[in-house]
Amino acid sequence: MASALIALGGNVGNVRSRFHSAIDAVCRQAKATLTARSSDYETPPWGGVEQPSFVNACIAIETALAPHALLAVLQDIERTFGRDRARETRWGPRTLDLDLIAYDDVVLDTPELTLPHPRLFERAFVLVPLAEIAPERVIAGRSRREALGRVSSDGIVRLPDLD
Ligand code: PH2
Ligand code: MG
Ligand code: MG
Repeated sequence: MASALIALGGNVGNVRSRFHSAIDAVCRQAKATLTARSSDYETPPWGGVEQPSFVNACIAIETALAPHALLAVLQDIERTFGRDRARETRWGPRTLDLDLIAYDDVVLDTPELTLPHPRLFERAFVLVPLAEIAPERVIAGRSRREALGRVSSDGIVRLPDLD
């Protein structure tokens, strides 16, 4: 079994309830066990496109799937929840984004998948939720804590738990 970190995001429709269903789908389709789930956070849009704020969260799973097979499952679930890659703009609005952040300590650079995620360390909307589930994690030799110290987490707000 491998341990994978997945970042969830979205800013169209009821994102929080979609996260709940999407996490169930990940566990089912990736034959995975959920080992940790962060709170949900409201986060200012990153990337320069004017759009509503996002909801972001991170989860950790244990899975027997290899990285590319896991990626295929995540993309399938994105489609199930209304994601249409052909119609969307880069850094623009999304119903559901499931990003594979890290997979054990695997380093990979293929056209479909780069591990760890290439923009992980620039994104407080990933590093803040990750603090809840993997505060001391070092990814590709870089500490999450140190990386978060170098980016702005202004405007990121932890949302109260849903019942
Ligand atoms: N995802 C994007 C673009 N910008 N900004 C925040 N705060 N959170 C996201 O998940 C996000 C984003 C496109 O994938
Ligand atoms: Mg993505
Ligand atoms: Mg993304």
